[in-house]
Amino acid sequence: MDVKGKETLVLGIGASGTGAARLLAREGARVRCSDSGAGPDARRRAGALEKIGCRVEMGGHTEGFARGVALAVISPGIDPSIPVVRRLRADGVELISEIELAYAFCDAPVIAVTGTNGKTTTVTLIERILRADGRNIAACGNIGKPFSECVVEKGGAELFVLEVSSFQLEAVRAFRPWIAVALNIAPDHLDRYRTFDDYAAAKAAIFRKQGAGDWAIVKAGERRGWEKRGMRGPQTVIEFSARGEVPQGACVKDDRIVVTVGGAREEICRREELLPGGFHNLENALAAAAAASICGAHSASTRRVFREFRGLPHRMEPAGKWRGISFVNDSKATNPDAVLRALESATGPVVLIAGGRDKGFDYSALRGEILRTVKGLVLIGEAREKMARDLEGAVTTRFAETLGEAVRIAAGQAAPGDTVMLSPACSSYDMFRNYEERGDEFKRIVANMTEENGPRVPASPCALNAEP
Ligand code: UMA
Repeated sequence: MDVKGKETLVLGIGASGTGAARLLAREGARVRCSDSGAGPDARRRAGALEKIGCRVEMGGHTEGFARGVALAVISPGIDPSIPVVRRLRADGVELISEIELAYAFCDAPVIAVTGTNGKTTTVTLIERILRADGRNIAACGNIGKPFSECVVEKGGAELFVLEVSSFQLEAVRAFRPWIAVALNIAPDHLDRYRTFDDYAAAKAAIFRKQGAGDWAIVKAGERRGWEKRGMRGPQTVIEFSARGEVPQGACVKDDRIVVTVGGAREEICRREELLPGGFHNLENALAAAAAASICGAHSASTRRVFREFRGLPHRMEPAGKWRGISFVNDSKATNPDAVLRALESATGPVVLIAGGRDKGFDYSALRGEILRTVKGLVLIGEAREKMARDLEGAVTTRFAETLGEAVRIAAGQAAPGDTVMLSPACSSYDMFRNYEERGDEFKRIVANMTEENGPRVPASPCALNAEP
């Protein structure tokens, strides 16, 4: 991609937009940046971008500012149906995502990981295994640090391990990961996509440009679906399965994690040695082991990382105990599938705290698992009425105004040996800046619960929704 001297536009100056603008500026492009926000964060970022020669527009995207550009980079959080994007498309401007831009200037192979849930954990495992193996790895993308930022900094990375979301895959053209991992697919982001198929099609772009010499790693059972969506190229497809054996890939056999890539079969460790429990973590680990094995990592490095890995914050994270009740922070569970996975791995009765901003889900998908494991449901946020309707009659359900109130109600319903779990099935943006802030707040509330102050359920009862 040659951008030298070209008029370019970056839409959104959050993390990705800032990275993209820095990369474009480094490559000699004339860079305009436009952001709908005008708050302190946007102003700070705008100031930094102006210092490197970018022209910045804040408080909205005007057509005049966007006119005459040859290339536009769209931040992942920007809905491609907004007027300015439609105008650019109508004018024939090349529209790309930030990862497409970074990929064009990246001179090391890329391992890309997508999926509805488990991406960050899997990327982290791959990164740690390869580092343990002495490799110079950069881990970036949806995990937090933009790919462009990593490409600008470079730091001699011999391999990029990239977490990619469906948003980031919407506008890729030449993006061709050497290894593409699709962990799983379940409904998510249905506030942005018209249908589940549209969402899945965006994700399938991870395989689109792969060719001979490349690898695809998919969950056994989901292979046909990806093939239907275009994973039919000359790449080598291998599978992972926590339920049965696979001919090529990673699976559990006789309670041992086994990886077979090409002719080589390696035993990694016993299944129980993987510390964060849950079927989903086993699947993430299997996918990571397969990717690491393709990279030539020694099984001893994989084994060591699996034995030491304690899980990531906000994903089934133990948040403390109070009067024999365990509290679990699963704030990252922002779709029903993630909540199902959390409930499946619970060992005793659960009082579930859920709710937040709805992303267009049908929460009745949770009904079966709720009937099996959940003894009380406390709902917060914008989605609470909809969730209560979708789950009507399944379990005793109460509403809370704040997370603090929800924790107190939940603790009041739980008995020693039970678990109070925050696993919201929704995004956090109605009440918090992001899922991390929501999870941190949950942990802080739990940490402050003492014999004296908790749980005190407010005297005035919250809206009582449904009795089983
Ligand atoms: N903005 C506009 N116009 C709009 C909407 C937003 O200008 O119409 C501006 C906002 O004012 C803000 C900026 O765009 O200044 C935000 O851009 P963004 O939403 O694309 O977010 P970034 O800060 O660039 O962060 C993105 C990812 N965010 C999203 O996809 C929503 C981050 O993933 C990622 O870590 C980061 O790039 C680096 O690659 C977060 C995420 O929530 C964790 N991802 C979703 C998920 O995991 O479910 C997909």
